[in-house]
Amino acid sequence: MTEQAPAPFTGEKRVLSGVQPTGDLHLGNYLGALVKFQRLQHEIPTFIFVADYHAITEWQDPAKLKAQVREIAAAYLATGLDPKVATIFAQSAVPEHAELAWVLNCVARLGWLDRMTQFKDKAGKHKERASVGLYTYPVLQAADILVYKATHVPVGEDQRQHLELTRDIAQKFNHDFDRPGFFPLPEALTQGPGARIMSLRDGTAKMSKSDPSDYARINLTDDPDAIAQKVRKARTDAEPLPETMEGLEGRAEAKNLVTIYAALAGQTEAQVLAEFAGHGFGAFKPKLADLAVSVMGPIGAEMRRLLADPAEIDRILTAGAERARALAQPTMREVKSIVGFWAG
Ligand code: AQP
Repeated sequence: MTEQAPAPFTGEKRVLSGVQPTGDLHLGNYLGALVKFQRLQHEIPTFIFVADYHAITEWQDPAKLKAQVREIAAAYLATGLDPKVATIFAQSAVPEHAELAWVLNCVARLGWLDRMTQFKDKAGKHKERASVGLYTYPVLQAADILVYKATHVPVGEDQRQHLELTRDIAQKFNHDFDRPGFFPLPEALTQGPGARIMSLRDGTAKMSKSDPSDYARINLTDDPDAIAQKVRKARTDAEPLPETMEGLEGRAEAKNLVTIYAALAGQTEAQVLAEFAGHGFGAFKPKLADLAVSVMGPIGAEMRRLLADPAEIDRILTAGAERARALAQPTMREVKSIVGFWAG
């Protein structure tokens, strides 16, 4: 890593983010990421992709992958991304992501990747059996961002470490090739109470697509009955809600439900506690279930409507890929010339 202060990036602001097509999207993906996409699209040019290159770092059934990509695209549209405003595309339709990733693999240092906690979590005890792709995943993520010279990346808190790595890689590239400010040092947008939503079964584990228990998460495609039932069955404790967040220390599941309520209602956690302090979960859960159904129910219904017309989703993805490539190709041409490639 370099010591001198990085030269400022003088290009335009740009938002970039994506989600892997590896299973049903859930409330954590929605509150940590999707909800921010639709807000940002009206403020900054926004590029949102479906991360199918990333998905295959773990086994995906080839017969299902395309349908999974369409599902994520439908979720983007159902949560308010407007293809006339934002650029929505599949990662594999823009090969420059993979091309830049190779160059950045040669910039990133092994020691930096060795520190990535998500690899340790996902690879588990048998890391020698994990794919090489899973290990270099954060470098591909850096390429996803830098190929558009994106400046703002809306993600959940779990991605913060990868964003720090992207900044280190960008800074080293700029320094090694003596091109100050060529790549921006992108900023992670993780603010808001939805930055880290926890499992409904275990308040110390992240809500996740790969959790074996479907009761651990609320899926975007769950119908109102399923949503209400999952809230009812969510693990809690017997204590009433306290007046302050400090009072929720050591009560991970209770804290998570308050956080979810706040994020869904667009309130702060303090506002939620001001309303519910002294009430037990017998009173709080039905209110949370009603709120979750009112926000999530229409999203699931809209996704089902959109998925009935896959050709329209494909049309949107094709048009988005064209717009994305028009931006990624010039960056890649510049990178090749900077690196000194024969074909640059
Ligand atoms: N629990 C969460 N709370 C807040 N944000 C979350 N995100 C994921 N889980 C939570 C955010 O959702 C975006 C897309 O995530 P992804 O699908 O690309 O990867 P992920 O983080 O690996 O998601 P999952 O659900 O945990 O999938 P699996 O189980 O396959 O690992 C990201 O912005 C992420 O921060």
